[in-house]
Amino acid sequence: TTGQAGQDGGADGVREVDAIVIGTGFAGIYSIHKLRNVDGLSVQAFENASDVGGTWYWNQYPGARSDTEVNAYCYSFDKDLFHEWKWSERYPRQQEIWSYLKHVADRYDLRRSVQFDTQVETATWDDDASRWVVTTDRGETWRAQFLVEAVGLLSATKVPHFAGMDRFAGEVHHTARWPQDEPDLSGKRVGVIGTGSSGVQVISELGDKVGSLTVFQRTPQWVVPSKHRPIAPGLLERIENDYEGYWHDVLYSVTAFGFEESDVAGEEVSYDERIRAFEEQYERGGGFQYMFQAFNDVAVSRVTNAAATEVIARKIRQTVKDPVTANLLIPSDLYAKRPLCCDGYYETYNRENVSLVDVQHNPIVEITERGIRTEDGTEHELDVIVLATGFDAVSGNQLKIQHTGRDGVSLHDHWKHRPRTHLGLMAHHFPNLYMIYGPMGPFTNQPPLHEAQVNWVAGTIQHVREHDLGSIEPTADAEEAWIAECDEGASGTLFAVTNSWINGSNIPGKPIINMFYMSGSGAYMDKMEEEEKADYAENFSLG
Ligand code: N01
Repeated sequence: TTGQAGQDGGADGVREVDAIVIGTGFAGIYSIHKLRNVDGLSVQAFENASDVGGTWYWNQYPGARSDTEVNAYCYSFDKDLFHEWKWSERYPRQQEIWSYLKHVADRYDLRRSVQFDTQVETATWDDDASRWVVTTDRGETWRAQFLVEAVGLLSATKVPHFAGMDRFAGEVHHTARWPQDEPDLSGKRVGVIGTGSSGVQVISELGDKVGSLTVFQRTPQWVVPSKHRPIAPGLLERIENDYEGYWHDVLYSVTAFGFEESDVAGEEVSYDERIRAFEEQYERGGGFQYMFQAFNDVAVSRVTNAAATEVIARKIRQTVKDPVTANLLIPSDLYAKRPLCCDGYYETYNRENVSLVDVQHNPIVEITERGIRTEDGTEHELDVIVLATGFDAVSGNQLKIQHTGRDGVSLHDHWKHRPRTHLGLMAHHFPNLYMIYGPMGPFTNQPPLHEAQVNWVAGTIQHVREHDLGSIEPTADAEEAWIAECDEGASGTLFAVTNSWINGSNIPGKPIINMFYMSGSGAYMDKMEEEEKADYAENFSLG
């Protein structure tokens, strides 16, 4: 073991605090703030970026903005903060959200707890001392009783391997590692690989800003407009007038997106009504609204789902002038990936300088010095390649840290067949390790649930300390039961049968399996509360 060490480092150079936080995105920032206010815990946070922000630090690609309305994409823990910060837009741009997160870090004096430019490499549980021993890429060792990982659901980038990648003479940028000093793309020949949320945003933004834009599309996705507009007048004031009520309603809804969800099943109305409702929803804009505000069964009913896609397909045909391009842009799969919204996406393909290459039927065979060669022999000459190729999602970033838990069990082994947790927060064999929005967690809008989870974590830490315990760890049975419950909740959904990062199918070799609790935010809140009410006696070992 590592011996006694004070905050400033003991004889062996090991430093000790009460809690270590990894990551300073939305969840990490709040974790630092909350834990520092639990019995004045000493907290040390590590961040591999040079500043706070997480997702909103890394994703500085052109066009990056939230597609969640800002009234539910912010913190709720301090009404004064909510009142003070003036959002300019309904779907704020990356720069504005990043400024907000930096403001929060400063407002609550959180930076003094953060060491930036530091990657946590290993985390090893010392069972005798009930401490996590954490090492970093700077050669430091830290110890803490509690380890809170807020490392991001969509953070470990997926960079596909293409033959000849090193040969390319131009620039290559992944959207989620976009350079801080913005590359000048004006007049350049830009190729974008990938047409998910990131690709669709970057494509829509760049169309009129670059010399030429070539989109390499493997699988099209359904896109509805965001119908971006200013925040509805008076909305934020109305929320402030019933602040607790509003946030309670957000958390106890299904999706936690802060809008009214439909309670009407599309299957129970006529075909015409279904189509009319989706037409109207399309005009109002918003991807999550399109999925959850017209009807409550888009994600479970093939009938309702088909109406949702029929309307979008018609819009694509109406918008895109070239029928061949329009056909290529129409997905053949269900509306059951994470829904996308973006203004002007399909219109972009009407521009003279924009072309679409179907790499599903004409795959990329290699990257050359001058560009991208497809199977038909064409060499698409480019100055810049943008990889909008997504993430090793949900479990990917967690697994980048080498965890060794109780009895020497590694997280890699524990999650070999699938990620396993209880409540999406804690894993058997890994006492006092908390994963904010970890695998098998709620499938919802994130910021409100981050806060709820961190509050729950703080409650367990208080419990451990008040009862003079060393640790809290979910039992094997609790983990098993939770996974079964998650799987049951997901089994009826169309997400389960549609390929995307949601079930791991975007990463070759990764188990294709449910990784979420899909029964809704409110039901999830109830689950956390049940554990708290039971004093964690039922599903946890307290040691
Ligand atoms: O990643 P994705 P993303 N050759 O995995 C293609 C959140 N987000 O970064 O489907 C060719 O969705 C891949 O094709 P295919 C949001 O939750 C939110 O766009 O594998 N193509 C696909 O088209 C979102 O769901 C916001 O056939 C390859 C694309 O790359 C999540 O992040 C903005 C390929 C990857 O799409 C992920 O979105 C951005 C290959 N070898 C992100 N490999 C907002 O809030 C991959 N692709 C707005």
